[in-house]
Amino acid sequence: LKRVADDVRCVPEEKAPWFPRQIKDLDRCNMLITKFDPDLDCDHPGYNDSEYRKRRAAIAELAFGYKQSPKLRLCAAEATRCPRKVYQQLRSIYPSLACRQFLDSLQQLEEECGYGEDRIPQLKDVSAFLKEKTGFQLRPVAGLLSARDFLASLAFRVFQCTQYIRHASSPMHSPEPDCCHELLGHIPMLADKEFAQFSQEIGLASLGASDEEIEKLSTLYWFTVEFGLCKQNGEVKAYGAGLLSSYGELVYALSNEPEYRPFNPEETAMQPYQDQTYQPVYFVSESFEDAKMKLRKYSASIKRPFVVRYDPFTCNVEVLDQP
Ligand code: TIH
Ligand code: FE2
Repeated sequence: LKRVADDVRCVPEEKAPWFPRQIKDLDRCNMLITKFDPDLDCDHPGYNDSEYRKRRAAIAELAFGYKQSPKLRLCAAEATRCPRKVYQQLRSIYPSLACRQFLDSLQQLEEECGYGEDRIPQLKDVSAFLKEKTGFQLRPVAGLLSARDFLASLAFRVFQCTQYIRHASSPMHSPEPDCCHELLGHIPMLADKEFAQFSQEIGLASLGASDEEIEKLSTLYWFTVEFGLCKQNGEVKAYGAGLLSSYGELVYALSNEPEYRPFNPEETAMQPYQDQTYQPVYFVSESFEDAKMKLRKYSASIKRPFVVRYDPFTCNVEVLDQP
């Protein structure tokens, strides 16, 4: 393998889209999708609530102003308005429906990080917890990011985390990510070593990939990290964050009502999905190990004119010529 010079411009524009090489380059990965914006989408439950929209705008400003720098501190998640119900209801069904890794992490988060019914933990505490467990860290984001920017962050073990909360009128399901989804769905899973590795590998596979490949990788992300099911001791359990943060969909996903198919990246990547309501089909992995190996094989088949390698000491991505 021949090393290519460090300069970002060395990946010629026509060969591959620009992608971040260093954690601080994530300051340029801030392309938002405006689809669920409470100011623009008249179906959003908060559309007619001007107080809610004002709070969202203020929280968005904080995220836009964030720069990757150890001196800046993450701001607190909106601490007061969390429907306590979200936590209580979900907590009661986790033991029977969530995977083992999730339950282990959640217990630790309750013991060490202020998880519980009565308050929303501080993102900076949660970020420090994750950093210790798996090297993942949180970065605040104002809303739904483009798939390319979101996946690129995962390559650096950075998780882009919303801070606003779902509208109080729909505690059991939200069509957009919010801090309940991040804190209850994603964080416990990202504290698991194997799952963290799986997430980073999707991110690394996305760097400089074509739009078409990005679409497939985000579909894979959708049916695994967001809505994945896996077998454990002969039973099917949930590990997808979109399920673990929605009481309604978690119960539905394991009710035998929807369709179940085995996870197989080539097929799963082509499955159309919708993000308005519950999924009609879920993909079941044999185990995390199995999902990771299959994803690795899939990623290796993506054609790129270079290979990327993550250096865990510098936290940079190195770009190497294709051998
Ligand atoms: N539907 C999830 C919830 O209610 O918590 C949130 C989302 C998951 C994936 C996209 S939006
Ligand atoms: Fe999510």
